[in-house]
Amino acid sequence: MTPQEEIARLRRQLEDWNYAYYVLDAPEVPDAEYDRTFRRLQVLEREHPELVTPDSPTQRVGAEPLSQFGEVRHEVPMLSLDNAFSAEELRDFDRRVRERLGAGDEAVEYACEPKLDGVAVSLLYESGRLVRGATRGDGTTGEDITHNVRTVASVPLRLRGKGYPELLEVRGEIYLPREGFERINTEARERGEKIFVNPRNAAAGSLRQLDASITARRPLQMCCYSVGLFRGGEMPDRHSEILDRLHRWGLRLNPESKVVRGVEACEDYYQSLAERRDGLPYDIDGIVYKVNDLGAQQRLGFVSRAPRWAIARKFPAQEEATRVVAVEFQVGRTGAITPVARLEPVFVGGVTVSNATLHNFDEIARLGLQVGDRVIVRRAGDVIPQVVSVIAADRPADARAVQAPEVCPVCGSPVEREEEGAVLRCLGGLICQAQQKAAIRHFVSRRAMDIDGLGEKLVEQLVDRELVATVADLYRLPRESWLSLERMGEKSVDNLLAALEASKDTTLPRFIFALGIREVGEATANNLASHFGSWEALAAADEEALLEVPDVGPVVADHLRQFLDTRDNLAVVAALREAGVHWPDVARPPREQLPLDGQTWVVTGKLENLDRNAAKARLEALGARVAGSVSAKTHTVVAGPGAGSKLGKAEELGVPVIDEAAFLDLLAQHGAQP
Ligand code: JCF
Repeated sequence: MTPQEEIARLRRQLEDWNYAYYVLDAPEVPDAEYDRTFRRLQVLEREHPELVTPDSPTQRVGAEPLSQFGEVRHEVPMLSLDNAFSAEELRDFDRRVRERLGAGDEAVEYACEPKLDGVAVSLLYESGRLVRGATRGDGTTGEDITHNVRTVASVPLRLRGKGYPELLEVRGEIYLPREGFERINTEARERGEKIFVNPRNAAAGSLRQLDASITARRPLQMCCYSVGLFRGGEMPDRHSEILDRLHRWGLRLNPESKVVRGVEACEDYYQSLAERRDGLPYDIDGIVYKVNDLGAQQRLGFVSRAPRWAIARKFPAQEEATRVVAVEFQVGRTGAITPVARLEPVFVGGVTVSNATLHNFDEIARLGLQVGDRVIVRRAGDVIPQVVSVIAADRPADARAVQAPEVCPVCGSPVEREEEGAVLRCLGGLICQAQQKAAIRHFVSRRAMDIDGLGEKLVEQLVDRELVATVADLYRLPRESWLSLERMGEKSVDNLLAALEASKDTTLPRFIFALGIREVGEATANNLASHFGSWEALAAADEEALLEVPDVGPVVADHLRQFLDTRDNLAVVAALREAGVHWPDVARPPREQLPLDGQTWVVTGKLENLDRNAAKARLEALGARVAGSVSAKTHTVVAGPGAGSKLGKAEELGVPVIDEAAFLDLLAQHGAQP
């Protein structure tokens, strides 16, 4: 094979894999193999620089940052969309469409798709090669961002297949999936840099870089939604068929796209997406409906900047302005004091919001927030509402700076500022009623002692009335006291007492987890239980012994020792056991005889036959350590559908990935129950 031939073969191979991964969402190779192939191509291109072409997979990041953006004129204007804010406005739109088309009562065919909250872009392909990427700008003139769009993995540098027009302009949205947004903001926060207020701004900011190597580090994605200019070729006369073509030529589409007939079906589509909106991996702000027939589109035409054949039905906004009426402080299970903004109630993201977390005192400083300020509140997905920015111009004359509390606002104990300064912590421990409540809520929760019927309201009453201060008191409270609580009849009390009784028969890992020791989650509790086998052995372990436990580092070891060195905590444990809480010791076969001894596994995505915790338990029983993140030391990743960044990371590092079926096989091989 000549170098030319090998280079061509490698490029085709990499393009195929890229297409499978980014466009079809169906990875075909482990990343290690991708990387090896990529590096081989790099070596060959370095040896034969004359064979390098701009559409080679190695050329996504150009060498030199630009000094400014060029201008691009859109020969076919990039239109925007009219909005409909209700089902009625959508029906009006459909009525107008039918009237103009003279369609009478006949149902019109509409192409529906989610409206992504990103940046509209135009991609120009000449003979199938990407030659230009541009922003929408004002619809007529945009900015040349070719160097940046080239770095977006789902933008093909070369079209696939055959039959595309000689000149083809593809339009779509470049956006940042939520997970990527959280990731770049976490990284920015850690480095003390400015954070982005929402994924849309983050996408726009990423595409507005003169240095494409910055854009390349942002996990941007592209979804195509139409064709602008084309010459030297044919295109189908239905919108949905155009999208099918684009897909075959290697462009990524939104998998939710669908063709429906009639406005009622449009409304159903809207409702079903509204229900799933929080669970989507990206932000959407509505649904786009387009008349599917291009002839009909032509007859309908457009007014000013928006077509008459399309409309965006908007969802309730995810960001709204409101006023901060107070900043209060919540004390968590471990004493951490979290500032919370009390808001004038505002309807945002489909619910009425009257509180937003402020995270910590650094965040208040970063926002420059004062009590009385008007702020932008954001609620997206299942995430708790956040204050994203202060509207500085609207600051009232009587705005007040936020004062950090000098003592715990709940129990009056001294507070401590942790090293970094951001986190305040109440030192009251078990005497702090806020910590008592949080500790009880955690103790009774499903994954801990699983005591049904002990909801938040009851816990409040128990602690406020000083009937219960520690979790051990729950088992000692007489029947009359339970009956004295609001909304507790005979029947509820019977059920609750039965649940308490049943909870006494527990397991060591659950018990350790239920104690709510700082940084000791379920996985760590499991590891501690299997490592020490008994409570006594754990309680006697010194720092050195604790550090031998998988996943336990100096910080966790320190929290454990602090917990175990506090006499009050040991008294609670003793009282629990006296009340009858018990568990079997955990048998510990010699580790070196276990088949997966010394291996670190990661479980990600959704498994069909066993939940992730069960999967972890099986792996640990075979001697594996189960970690929460993938690193070069990971032995194997078990990935179910919906696996996200961990799968990507595994592929990047060349860590073997197996699916659930292979995992079950492996368990069976080792005689473990699936
Ligand atoms: O996802 C979007 N933000 C989006 C914007 C989708 C579309 O189908 C669009 C659009 C803007 C204009 N279609 C047009 C004509």
